[in-house]
Amino acid sequence: MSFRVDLAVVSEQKQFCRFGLTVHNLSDQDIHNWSLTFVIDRFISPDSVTNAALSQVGSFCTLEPNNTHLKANAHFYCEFSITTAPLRFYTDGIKDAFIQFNNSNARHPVVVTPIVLASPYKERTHITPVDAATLNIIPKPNQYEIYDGQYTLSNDSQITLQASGAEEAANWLQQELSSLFDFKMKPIGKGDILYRTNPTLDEGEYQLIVDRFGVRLEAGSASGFVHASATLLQALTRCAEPNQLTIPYLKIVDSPRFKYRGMMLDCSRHFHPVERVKRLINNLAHYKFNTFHWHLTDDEGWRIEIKAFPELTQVGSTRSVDSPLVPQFSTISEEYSGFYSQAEIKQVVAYAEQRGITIIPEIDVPGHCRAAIKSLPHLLVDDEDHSQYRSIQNYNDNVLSPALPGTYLFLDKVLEEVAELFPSKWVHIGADEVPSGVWEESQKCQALMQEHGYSDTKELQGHLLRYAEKKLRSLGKRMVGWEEAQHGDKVSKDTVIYSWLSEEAALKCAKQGFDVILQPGQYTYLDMAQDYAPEEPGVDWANVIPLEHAYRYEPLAELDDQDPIKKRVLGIQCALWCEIVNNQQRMDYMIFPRLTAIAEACWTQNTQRNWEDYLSRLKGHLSLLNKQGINYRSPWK
Ligand code: TNX
Repeated sequence: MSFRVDLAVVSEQKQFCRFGLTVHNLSDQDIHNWSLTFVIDRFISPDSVTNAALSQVGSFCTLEPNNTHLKANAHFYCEFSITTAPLRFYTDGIKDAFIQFNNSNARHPVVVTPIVLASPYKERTHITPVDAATLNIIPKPNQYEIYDGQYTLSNDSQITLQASGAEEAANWLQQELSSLFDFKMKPIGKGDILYRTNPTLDEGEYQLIVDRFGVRLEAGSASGFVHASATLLQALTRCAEPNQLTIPYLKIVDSPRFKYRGMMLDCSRHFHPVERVKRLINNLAHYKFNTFHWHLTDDEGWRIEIKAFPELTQVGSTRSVDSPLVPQFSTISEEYSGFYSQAEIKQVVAYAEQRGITIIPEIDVPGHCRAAIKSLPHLLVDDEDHSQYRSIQNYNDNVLSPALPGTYLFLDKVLEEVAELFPSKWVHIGADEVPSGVWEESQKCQALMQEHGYSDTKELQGHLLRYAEKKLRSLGKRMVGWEEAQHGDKVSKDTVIYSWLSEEAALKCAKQGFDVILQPGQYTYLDMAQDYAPEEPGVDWANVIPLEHAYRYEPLAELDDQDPIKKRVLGIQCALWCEIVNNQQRMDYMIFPRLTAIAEACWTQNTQRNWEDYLSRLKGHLSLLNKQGINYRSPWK
């Protein structure tokens, strides 16, 4: 059997779009009692649908036609509305679909044509061609000089360790030399690449000196040695002769602008296997990031093994038509599943540590908890809660109740195991996007509010988060959370706030005395499209983020550098949300080269940053991305 579905925008206003959907029966058989299942990110107003009834859970939609008979070579047409900003990209359309018949479980594939957009963007960004720089280091070192002459590494080259804490960095250098340049070295011994402790250098700082005696990497910290190694790797050029690499004579004296330089990866919406996660962590080390924020739980999947509650991964890591978690986003006719065992997590933590990267785990509560709730209904569902709400991602059953004892038992056990698994001082508790309307029709929640004299349901969120904060403190951890963590005004100023909706939120929190990490969607969200072309994968609710826009990000730019509020900014983080990212190719494409632009905002002093200069270094740097088989978006395409 052969089916096709077309979706077209039939009318478009600022926050209202009407769509026409056509199902073609291209087969030579009539079909009866059929339904169409498809995936779209936005919420279809159920009452707006003509000729059919529609149900939607998250992005998963099932359409039951009023007339259940569709003739061979005929089509079915319906319309519906979405109160949404106009769609601009093909990835905004239907991502996957199948047809099913009432009398059978078989799912029939459907060809989905690209959405017919009403007003695709016309503009395109253009980047002027440039020549490669002589030294193509990203992020740009804060101080350096290049001299005449060059040193050659060869078969005779060997690493000398005169340092404590440099061994991991030295091993990493060797691995990378081998994989990037096919350059093999003798085991660590006594030779021309010297790692030497320099106690005058602070955390992360390093010096790299190349002269006729060889290469010297100096640091006072393990992370400093990793950064020195990363710089060395980018400064090397392969020679025509086998197993030879050259590097100009130079002296680099470098230190990070921000203490915190992070990237977040969403592993819930789509699961990224351990190898993919490691590959990203290795990339991060090349650009002197020091934090990997691991988004491990969300509505669409629980991805971390918790021994106290095996259900969380037995149930919560799998989406399928027949499971408590229905399919979302892609591959909807098959089962979709994945989680990290505790053994794997330990492996990844160690892998990151070797590369100077701390992993901050995120357990997102109390919103974004659908996978947990479906896994542990006996603990997490309040049967008498009749509140009506719909989350941004279209769920009406994804928020923990602050009035259930089970919620606290769940939090205790999960946080205990998480605290044990991750050496990081910080644990991220989420706290984002709790929908309005939640808890309002729950007697238990109302009683809890009365007991504590709360007048706003937001205080219930604060109540729960204050509990989590104390729990984490008792486990020796500091709680960090999204900007909504301070809603309800209950958590202490120890909580680090990650702002994401806007810069203003960060400023407001910093003024209140919170330390902040800036992750503004408008500049640092790597799921945003990279250009205005409709075929660019991505979304644009925060912005379209071309490379130059990402490069020009400057945190709290309107404040004077001397403004004391700026001291509250611990750093910058970029994020890859993965609703539309389910394979390595797409992941690379969304991340590169914007990651390198953000790396520079994290590391390089503002006075040293320059777009044209960055471009010329990027140009020369692309060959290193090619060597790694990274599917980056070509800046000059
Ligand atoms: C907002 S940023 C979210 C995520 C989505 C993302 C998509 C934040 C704390 N929440 O749940 O995946 O937008 O861009």
